[in-house]
Amino acid sequence: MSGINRRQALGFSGAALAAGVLVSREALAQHEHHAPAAPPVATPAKSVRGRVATPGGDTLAFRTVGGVKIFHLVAEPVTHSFAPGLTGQCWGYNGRVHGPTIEAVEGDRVRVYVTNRLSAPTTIHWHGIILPNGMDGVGGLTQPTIKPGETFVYEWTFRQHGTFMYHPHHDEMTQMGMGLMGLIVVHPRAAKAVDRDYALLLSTWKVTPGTTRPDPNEMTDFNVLTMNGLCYPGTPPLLARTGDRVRICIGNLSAMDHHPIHLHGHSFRVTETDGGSIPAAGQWPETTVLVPTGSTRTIEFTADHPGDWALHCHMTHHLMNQMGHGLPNMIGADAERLQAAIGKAVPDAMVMGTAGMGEPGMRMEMPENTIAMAPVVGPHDAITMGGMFAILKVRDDLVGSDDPGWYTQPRGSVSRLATGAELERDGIELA
Ligand SMILES: [Cu+2]
Repeated sequence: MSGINRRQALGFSGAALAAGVLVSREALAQHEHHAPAAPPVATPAKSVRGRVATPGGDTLAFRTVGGVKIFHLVAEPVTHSFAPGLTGQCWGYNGRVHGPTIEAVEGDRVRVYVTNRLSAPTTIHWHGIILPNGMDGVGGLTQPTIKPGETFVYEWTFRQHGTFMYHPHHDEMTQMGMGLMGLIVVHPRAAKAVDRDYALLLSTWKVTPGTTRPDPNEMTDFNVLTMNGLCYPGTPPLLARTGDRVRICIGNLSAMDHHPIHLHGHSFRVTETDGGSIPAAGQWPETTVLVPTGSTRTIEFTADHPGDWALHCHMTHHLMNQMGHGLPNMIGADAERLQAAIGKAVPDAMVMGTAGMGEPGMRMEMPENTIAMAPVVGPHDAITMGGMFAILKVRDDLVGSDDPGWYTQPRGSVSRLATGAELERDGIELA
């Protein structure tokens, strides 16, 4: 590749070549030898009645001392896997990104110790919780910051139930951009029974392809969009048996983005915000719930349709992993002419992307530690989704908490190629 650095040719520098998405034939051939990406293998979401599951995450353990529930959060650097192939040097709590979910019951007295093992001062704000002002965790305003090596103690009584969040309130842009955040789920005293109780925390990251350190200074161009710190295909499925009552608590602590979360195949009601429960008369049916940053929404529905149902943010750029962003527009370009022109400068380069990101065989040569934009081969074809995407798997015969695999649609119920007889019968004329 005389004269042109390979990375520049592939467009990652954003500078050299305006020509677009190129892939080396050699690299493509190597990729083709790999088996198609396996369906995501992740820890299945365990769902116990009355206990919330944080798919891909964890719940914070506690002990009880003198009737008070004692929790301990440790803020520290964490090496985190967003999805197979993408690891970040992040900040998290208790070895996790994001921090484990704090679960309690309305009326509980809690004491939370916070140890700072970061290189910077921090605090924790208990977002949405009604508590004494001095426990609110706003650095400088309601308390001194927790210096590196120090352990602070917070204490309050939960006087409300619902879904809340925790995050630093000191240099939020940096510390939340590095991953410091978690969920708080407080159950009502007389818990309404649901069969499946899930909690998701939405967040956005900038991880430049080929690097491992999230860039908290990014303001607009987020390229890793996550649910519980994971992007598809790293997101585990949410499971339900047909007829199960399902609750999904969704929090959003993204730096700059709101997320309209859309569920396929079902209609749900929004039953709670972080401000409290919504009376039945004030709820309305929806298929998409907008979760603004800094808020939570809880949805409830009956999983009454078996299948593999997408659950995802409806902002299309939030369904792409790193490599889907910031590429030149190749749609409609004459691939052959472009190939001839570019081939002179970069002999082993191959033009791709003229039919979009879902073009068959669309693979790019990528730097180390980078995930493709649409890496999964599903049961029927490639799944061109990444980012803030998970699958609700509803099955008649679901047993335990193991991923049941892909859904097999009943015979004759899958969209397919139309036959000539059908076209003729229904008067469809093809020019
Ligand atoms: Cu979104």
